[in-house]
Amino acid sequence: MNTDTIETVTGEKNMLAKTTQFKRMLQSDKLEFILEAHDGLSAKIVEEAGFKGIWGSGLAISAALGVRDNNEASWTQVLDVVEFMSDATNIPIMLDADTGYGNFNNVRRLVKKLEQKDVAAMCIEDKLFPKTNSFINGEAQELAKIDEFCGKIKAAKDTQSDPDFCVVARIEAFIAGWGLSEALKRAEAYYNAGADAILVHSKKSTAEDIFDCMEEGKDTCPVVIVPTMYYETPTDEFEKRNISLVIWANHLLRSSIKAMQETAAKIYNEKSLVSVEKEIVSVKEIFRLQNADELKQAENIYLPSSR
Ligand code: SPV
Ligand code: MG
Repeated sequence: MNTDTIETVTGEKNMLAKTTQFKRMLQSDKLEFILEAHDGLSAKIVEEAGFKGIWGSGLAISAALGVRDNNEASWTQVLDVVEFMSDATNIPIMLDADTGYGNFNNVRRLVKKLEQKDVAAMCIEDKLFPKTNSFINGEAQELAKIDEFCGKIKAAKDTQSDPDFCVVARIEAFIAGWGLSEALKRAEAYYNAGADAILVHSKKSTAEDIFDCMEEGKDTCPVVIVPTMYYETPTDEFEKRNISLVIWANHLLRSSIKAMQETAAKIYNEKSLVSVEKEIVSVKEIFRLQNADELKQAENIYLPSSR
């Protein structure tokens, strides 16, 4: 479990606000990592594994809801999911808020609601609503106009009431087939508009787009990356280039799909639970993750005993 604490004058230990935890992670000199989750349970698993933060992946949340990553789930449905994730954990969540689900005005309302639900950060990308996942026909995807997207960033920063809430601006220039100069132009504009960090996305199997940006960008602001496609790049290469945050973007969803497919097929074929029982967690483990013991203790305090 994450134990970022501050000591008060009375010596009490208080957990840092999730926003502050996230901002410190973004701004630290160390390379940091967050992992995807898509519901309350997977969020808790990310936290228990030791991660300092959670990526509320649009791809994973939509897939877990049984819909496509094309804004088929409404923004309030996504908000409901991220609220369960936030309630289940003590580490910060960055929500993948796609394009902000509309224009600057939708972004303002989104920021207000995310802060109410104790979500520490959001990432918005410079595409058009409804978005399409970056790995589906990226070249056909239209980018937002730079000044319009800057307006969204400014609107978000002007709306947040907690100064540590973070807005990460995601550049889709490489995804949409534009080059380094377009990516750099956008990075500079978004940072000047108030973004706390820039996420540079790439669909290449090597990290060359990212490393070109790091070379030319000259350390002006924290950079966030998503190495889904260039997963073979050694992590110390990211460290060497001063990248701030790595998002492992979809790996709990993908591993759970494989596990569920295998279990479903086995039970279907064998018409028996015998061989799967030893391969899956116990029912007790579900109760532990749900913190069932706490309810037992609370009942002892609050529930009149009839016996
Ligand atoms: C997500 O996890 O939803 C992302 C990352 O946005 S990607 O799928 O690579 O676009
Ligand atoms: Mg996404």
